[in-house]
Amino acid sequence: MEKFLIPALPGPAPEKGPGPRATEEEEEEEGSAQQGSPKEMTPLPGVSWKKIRAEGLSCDYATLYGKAEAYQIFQQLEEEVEYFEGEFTRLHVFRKWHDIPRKQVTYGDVGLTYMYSGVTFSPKPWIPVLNRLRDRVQLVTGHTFNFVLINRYKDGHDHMGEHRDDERELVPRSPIASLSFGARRDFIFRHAASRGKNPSRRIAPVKLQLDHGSLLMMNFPTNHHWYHSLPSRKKVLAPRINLTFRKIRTL
Ligand SMILES: O=C(O)CCC(=O)C(=O)O
Ligand SMILES: [Mn+2]
Repeated sequence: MEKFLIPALPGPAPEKGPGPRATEEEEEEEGSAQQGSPKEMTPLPGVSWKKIRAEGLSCDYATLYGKAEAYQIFQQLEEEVEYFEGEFTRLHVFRKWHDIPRKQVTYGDVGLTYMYSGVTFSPKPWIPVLNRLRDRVQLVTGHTFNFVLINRYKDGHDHMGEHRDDERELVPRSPIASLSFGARRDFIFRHAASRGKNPSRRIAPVKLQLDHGSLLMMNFPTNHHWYHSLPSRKKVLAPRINLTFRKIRTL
């Protein structure tokens, strides 16, 4: 996330939950994508998790909604989500203002605050469709979330640059739950040590496709070691909406 959030105050202890959060051993584990064992994953019937693992990367991926239901949700999001306008659609990077290459908005618990370009903001209050999605994500993961960033990509020209979601104001070790609707898009993880012209290590990127109705759990310590991006794909003509549910520190 492009510096949306800056903490005001220290928060509670790291979260532990029964959901698909990786165990301590798994966090150290290396390897590639494999099918998750039901014992380690959420016990909710009907959700089949795929584990995605690499050095310092722990993600879980599942199809949460069938095509028809996902389409209804997409339509409802189109009707009810109100995206930022005006100054919120621009980013200040290296002394220049840039239009964000997508639409964005934040919703969350009443009383939460976050900083953007040095100014304190409150997310918009939850609306019923977002409550429903958050509750479902909480149910299948066993984690709670108090904030969501929504990104709308009108087509494959819209994208998100490489970044880590490692802001200090997130509850330590809490996962980020990324729910996608609409066009399937490529999603790429790159290890921090493998970036730039002279990388100190050669670690292969991890490439995923985020499908309509899917949930990607980015577990600790993924966002510490790996950057991720949603590259532009000129051949993609359809829109996509992504919701990243997060847990922000509170008083
Ligand atoms: O649209 C996506 O899948 C990426 C979203 C993301 O990385 C973010 O909101 O921080
Ligand atoms: Mn992100």
